[in-house]
This record gives sequence, structure tokens and C-alpha cells, in this order.
Amino acid sequence: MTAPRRIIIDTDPGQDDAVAILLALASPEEIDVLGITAVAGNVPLPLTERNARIVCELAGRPDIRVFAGCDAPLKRKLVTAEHVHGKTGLDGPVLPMPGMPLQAVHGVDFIVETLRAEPPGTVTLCPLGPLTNVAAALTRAPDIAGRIREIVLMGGAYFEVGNITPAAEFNIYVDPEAADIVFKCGAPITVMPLDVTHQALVTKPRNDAFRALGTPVGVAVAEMTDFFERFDREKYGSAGAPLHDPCVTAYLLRPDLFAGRHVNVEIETEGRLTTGMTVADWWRVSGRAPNATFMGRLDADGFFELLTERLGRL
Ligand SMILES: [Ca+2]
Repeated sequence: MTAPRRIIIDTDPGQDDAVAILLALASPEEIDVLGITAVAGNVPLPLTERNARIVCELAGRPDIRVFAGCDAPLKRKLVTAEHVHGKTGLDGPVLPMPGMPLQAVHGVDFIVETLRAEPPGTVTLCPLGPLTNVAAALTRAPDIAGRIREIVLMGGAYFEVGNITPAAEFNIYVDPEAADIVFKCGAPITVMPLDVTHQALVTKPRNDAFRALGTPVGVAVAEMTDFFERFDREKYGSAGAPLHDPCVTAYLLRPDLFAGRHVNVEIETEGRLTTGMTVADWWRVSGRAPNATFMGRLDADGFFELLTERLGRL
């Protein structure tokens, strides 16, 4: 039995972030959550850090350390997504306000200090929101790039193109300068773009399976996806809500559920129409060096089997 993989979750909860965190906390044999850093994204920072603590308590893990990071993108005004996630970011279930404290240390400092303190190549970063915190850490402490085991992130799109603009996915669009820094940092990067997360659809039978767990976690996840799916049904006419961020934690547990290509991915930061686009060289036509594994396929049934089984452990 190998030691659990040590990770930092960087997040802007967000119902799908919540499910990603729950999946990690439900899997202590494989995943050791060193800490959770909140970033402004789906909703402003005071809500994302609070939501992260709400989710830890829902999982029965008030011992997890939660840090507040950056409250705005590096160079731009914050764009939020209440139209998807509701006013609180976690609309759907009624969950108690958290009793566990927010850590005093800034999230960016926590990322830097952890990567410097732990042996090189042992800490994985799991960004689930705009990449502001990770980019700020890399800018402040360029030495940490070589110490990162892997960055597994949700963001971007290629064949599915954009969800916040015709060309850009939300996380990258909110802070394209940050994404540019991260994609150029040299650490191994695995990307869960909309191409793959739009295959992780919570159909009615899948949502019924969450609810049938009969636990507070199962019911809360069912209620979150009930809320979350209204947006996607209306926008895409899809069969249910895509669980974007849980693809990141599922990948840590079962990489065999995913398939993609190691290609060059560059971020458009100056586009007239395409700012925030992840220009993925899927067909390898640019001659630019590959810097990321860009996922394209998901075994959705296997993903939901894993997710439901693990959530049932909480
Ligand atoms: Ca997110």
C-alpha cells in the first residue's frame, strides 16, 4: 500500500468544488489534504473561504486547515458566476454556518511554505478556480515550481469552447494572466477542460443515487446538483449538471478513467474576442513544446460509481 498523495486544494466553492472536496476527504487512504486555499471566483472571497469551511464540516473534518488567498485577479476586476451557483455560491442545501476557524496565514503563503517545507516532488496542487493564488505563489517564490509534483487543474476548453464567453472557460477567463504564469511554470500539468467535464453529467438516476445514500452528505450533494443543473439544462439542453471540479480529485484516485494528450497549451491574454482561451495544440501543428496533458475523454459511468461509493463513506 502506497502512502496517500499529499495535495493542496485551491478552490472557489461552488457546488462542484464542494463535491470535489468531499471526494478528496472521503478518500484518506489515497489522498492527504494538507490544506485548502480559497480564492475569489464563482463568488467573492469571503463566501468562498466560508463555503470551504462549510464543506469540511459537512464531511466531518473540521480539522482541515482552510486559508483565504487572493480576493481579486492579478490584473483584472473580479468576474463572478452567481448566475450559475446562486448568491452564496453553494445554493441548494441548507447548511449550517461553520464553527471551524479560518487560518490566520494567507493562502499564498501557505502554498509557498508548504512546497518549501515538504520534500521536492511530493505535493500536488489541485486548483479548482481561477489560478490567482497559484500564480501569485509562483511569482513570489519561483523556486517552488521545481518542487511541485503535479498541478491537476479544472479549467479551459478546446473542442467545447467557452462557457463564460464564446471562446473562454470561466476559471481561465477570470484571471488569464494567472493562468499564463501557471501554464509556463514548467511543473507537470494535467488539465480537466470542459471537453471532459461536460461528460460528467449528473443525470437523474445518478442524482437519485446520491440522494439514496440517505446521509447528510448524499442528500446535500443531491440538492446542490439539483440547484446547479438548472443553468446547464437551460443553456446547453444537457441531461444534467456537469460536475467539473470533481474530475480533478477523481483523476487522483482513478487516472484510468481519463484519456487525453500531452500537448502545448497557451493562454490568450490579449485577444479581442478570445481573452482567456486555452489554445490547446491538440493536433500538434504549432511546433511548440508540450507543457500539459489536456484531457478529452472520461468514463462517466466509472466516474459516478467511484463518486457515489466514496461519498457513501462520509
Ligand atoms: Ca470551481
